[in-house]
Amino acid sequence: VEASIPEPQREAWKRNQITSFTDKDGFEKEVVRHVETTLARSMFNCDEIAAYSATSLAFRDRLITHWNRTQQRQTYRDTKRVYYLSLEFLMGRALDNAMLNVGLKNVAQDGLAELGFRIEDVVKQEHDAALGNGGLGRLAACFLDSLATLNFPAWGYGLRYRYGIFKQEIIDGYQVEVPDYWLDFNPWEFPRHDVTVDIQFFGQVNKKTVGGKTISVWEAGEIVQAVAYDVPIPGYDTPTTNNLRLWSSKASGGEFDFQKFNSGDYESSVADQQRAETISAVLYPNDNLERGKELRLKQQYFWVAASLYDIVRRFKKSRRSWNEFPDQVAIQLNDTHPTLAIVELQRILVDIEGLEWDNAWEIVTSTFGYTNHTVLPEALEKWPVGLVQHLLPRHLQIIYDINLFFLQSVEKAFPDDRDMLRRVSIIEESQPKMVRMAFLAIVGSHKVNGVAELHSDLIKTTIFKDFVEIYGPDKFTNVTNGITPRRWLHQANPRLSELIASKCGGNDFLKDLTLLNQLEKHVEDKQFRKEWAEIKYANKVRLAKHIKDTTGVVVNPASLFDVQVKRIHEYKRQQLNIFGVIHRYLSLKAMTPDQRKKQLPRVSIFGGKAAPGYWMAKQIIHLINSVGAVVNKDEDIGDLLKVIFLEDYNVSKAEMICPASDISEHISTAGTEASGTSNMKFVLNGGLIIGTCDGANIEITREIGESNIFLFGNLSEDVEDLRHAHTYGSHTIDSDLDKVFNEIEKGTFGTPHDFSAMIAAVRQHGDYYLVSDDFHSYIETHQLVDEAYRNQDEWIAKCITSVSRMGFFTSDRCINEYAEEIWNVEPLAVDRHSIWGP
Ligand code: CBF
Repeated sequence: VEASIPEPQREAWKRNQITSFTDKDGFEKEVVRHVETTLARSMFNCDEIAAYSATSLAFRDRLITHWNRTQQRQTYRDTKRVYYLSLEFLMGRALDNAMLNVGLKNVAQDGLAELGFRIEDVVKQEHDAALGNGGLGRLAACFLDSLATLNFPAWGYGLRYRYGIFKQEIIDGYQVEVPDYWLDFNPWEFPRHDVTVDIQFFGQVNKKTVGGKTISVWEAGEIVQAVAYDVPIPGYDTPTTNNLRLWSSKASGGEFDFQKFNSGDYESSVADQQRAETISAVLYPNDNLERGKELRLKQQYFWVAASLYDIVRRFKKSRRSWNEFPDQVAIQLNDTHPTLAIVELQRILVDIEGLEWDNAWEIVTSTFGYTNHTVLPEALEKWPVGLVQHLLPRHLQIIYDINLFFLQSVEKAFPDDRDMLRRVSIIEESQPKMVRMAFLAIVGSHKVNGVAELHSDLIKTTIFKDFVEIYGPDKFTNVTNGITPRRWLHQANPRLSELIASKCGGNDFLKDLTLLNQLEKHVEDKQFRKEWAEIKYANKVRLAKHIKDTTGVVVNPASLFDVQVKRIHEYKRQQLNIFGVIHRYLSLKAMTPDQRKKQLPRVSIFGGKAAPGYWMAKQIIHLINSVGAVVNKDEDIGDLLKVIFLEDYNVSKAEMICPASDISEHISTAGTEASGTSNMKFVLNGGLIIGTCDGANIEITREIGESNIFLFGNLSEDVEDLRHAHTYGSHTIDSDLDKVFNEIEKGTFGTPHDFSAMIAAVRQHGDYYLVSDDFHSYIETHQLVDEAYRNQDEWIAKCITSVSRMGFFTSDRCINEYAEEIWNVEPLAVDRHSIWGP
């Protein structure tokens, strides 16, 4: 371990080692010290934001020492590390998580109370770190939590976007996007101005002879500097604190061109600086959609090149031979976004380190694993060859060589199948030619995994079928997604977590979620059910208050809360949900007052962002709000139906919404949702779900039992035939759905023209998402939900049983599977007594 202080002087350092606070008094001292010194406020001048800042700084100090020691320990032991490369980390808020993981939330709560603050108000001051779009980015965040909790030596690498996912405002029922500048005050990051990497773009490749060997040299072009910002990731109930390194872009060689500035050319003097800073300025706000923009490719290369430089630099310190690289380094590609890392490592090994191609390629393929998160064609990344050539000329050459050697091997193995070469080529011979990133990721990795059983089967039988033939089935595997119970139960639903702990022998279930199975023996316990129901009700009251505060609509917490919160996408079928809501509304309207009295009150709650360029998704939001505007003020209906669209759905809102749902909707067209993870969050928080046989819904059903979930709709194996029939046969629309369409067209919910494309997608354009095919079974299943909810005792029993069987869906299980099957990496035991200990 590098240490600059000579042995004789270390005694003084040891004597003065930092001791972190462990009790209320120590915590208060730290808060007061930070308010007065770090924040430079005079005594007693402290508002909630200052209290948040000082509390965060107090906890941050604590984390730093653990973090330093974790890094030292990992360096000292020199074991294999995992590097998780993700363009998105949807972290949410950090303070609450840090307090709980460190185990000192009670101390902070009491201390803050004495200093005059409520901890809930202080926690709310934090801006969400929203560096992601949805499931993929949140999965990365859950994985970081599990990696640290399980003591794996692991780093996350991402981009430090100045603007995360936009803030959503709803104005006159429409989504309006507002920039999310989240970095005003961010105590959780450490700029490492000494950790910088120069990243090259453009230029040309020249052949040179060095020592009798001809090598390719990538020259000239533009240089942008990557600066590291580190974020500590505390594990739960362990001193292990891992690192998330986010790169920020900066002009290389100074702030701006002083010569141009002096000569009066003010604008162009800052142009380079601005161009460089643009690279990490903003997160692309598309979920499951790739658009092929040059800046996005620049972001990808900037990030993987900086990360690989860092990884290689760390490896080289150990002075091992290159062949040991895969024994020391496992790199996981979170989707195809970091696929250029494969090419970059090959470039480093061949062009810079002078290894032979085959030797280098062996090292590369043993190092990488690739996770696929979607089968949707519009989400599969392809880059125009011309663009790659222009931006990264040497990389394109390497891609061509990788492809050549790959196709040669395919030709050898399948000499009679010429078409196979065309189908699997990394270069698509289209106009223009494209680089198929998923194929490059498969060829350059030793393992490829999907994220739920159905999804992993689908990739093997559809988009990657040929590759299974080429490599054999063992290269492909499944790791069903999971969520961290620390954030998604303990933090989001503290009362339920406490109740569960009281029945499961304490908090150990938070580290071994299978211990939840102890709940099942208490299902019949009346007092337990009562407490369970009270907690759910309290969570609904809290959400009802939020709804009132943000929308002005008063909802009755005794109603059935029916929630669909996720990105707005046609395949996720919020349109099916809102058509179902209209059907319910029409049915209620057609009833006599006496009949209505027998109906169950319901609140339909929606939330989620549409990609700014996704017009149809925005129309869906508009329809939901338009229906709400009519239904919510209809006096015939009153509490029987309310329709709410929650603005700006994000991680911290999810923490409030998940514990408050009775039923949540996971209703994608079968075969389209790779996994889904909010389904897991809702069940873990004691809500039931209505869903299609898609993604992880299938495994959730297997675990919790068919009688505890409301499944409906066509199966994935039927989808292709149905689509074919829509296009080539006659396509009759479900009669109830037709009535819904007629009502929209009558203008009941505003200008019909606004929604005509949504209707035409079903009636005239082949109903690609099978809305009509599934409508009847969707409506019938909702009737079953109503009936089931009337029997509250049984409903609660179903919820408790479901929670007790959710042990499988922890992200700790995922990480252990990745570690064993893909990374071949061991956790690093924490020796609490050694100097490398806590
Ligand atoms: O695997 C995590 C999640 O990734 C997505 O969000 C993605 O962006 N491809 C999928 O859509 C989800 O199904 C999946 O749970």
